[in-house]
Amino acid sequence: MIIGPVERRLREEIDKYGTICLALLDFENLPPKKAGMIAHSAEECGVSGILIGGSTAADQLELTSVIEAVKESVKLPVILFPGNPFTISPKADAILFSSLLNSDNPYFISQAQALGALSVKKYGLEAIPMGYIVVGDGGAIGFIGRARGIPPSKPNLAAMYALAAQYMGMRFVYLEAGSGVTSHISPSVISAVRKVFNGVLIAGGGIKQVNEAVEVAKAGADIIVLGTLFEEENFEPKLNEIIKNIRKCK
Ligand code: 1GP
Repeated sequence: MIIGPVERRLREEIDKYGTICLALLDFENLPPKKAGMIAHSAEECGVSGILIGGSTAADQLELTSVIEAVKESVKLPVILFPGNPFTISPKADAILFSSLLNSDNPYFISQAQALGALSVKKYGLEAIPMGYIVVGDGGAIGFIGRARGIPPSKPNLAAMYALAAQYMGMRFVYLEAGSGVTSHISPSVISAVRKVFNGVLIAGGGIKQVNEAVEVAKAGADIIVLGTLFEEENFEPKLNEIIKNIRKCK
């Protein structure tokens, strides 16, 4: 198994803290300077890395200027979380090389990946193989990715997809409820996946409160992704509380 430095670092942090947090910056309409400031504050609060992505974003120049500003402001790894093959930038450290496993459209399962693969190689990006699974309607990514969302009341379906991801060699699985949705991934779905999946388990979408993050961590998530929180002016106190409380609760 070839594990690159970014993945190694994330795994070390997970070993140390139990559950860690990644900040997701949606680079669409985010001025680079502001992105740098947010990333800096998030680093001070204890996030373990910065994800940069956006399900409807497609401007590579905008993406690269945001990454440059973030890299000037933090020492954390900057990881691409692309919604399409246009948003791959040589300036990032790694990429969540994702297949949207429960899409109805093969484009999002393997074709977009084929279109992006040579750029990932050319740019020397560390590729982290990840199964991406949408639960519920999935908000914007559910719509764009033509996901057949896992019914939240059927945790076993999520477990089946996660185990399939593992058998296909994916070391990460991301359970996605959708950015800004009203209900996050339920603990029953996370724990069903946790029981069968041996890799790094990410959960994100709709996590806004400390108790919600703790619930997700206790159910077995290794990484919690927060995105919408960073649109709030004064996100630091809540982020501090979340990070403090998700540690060591597995
Ligand atoms: C979206 O899971 C992430 O891909 C983050 O979701 O914006 O709801 O925090 P939020």
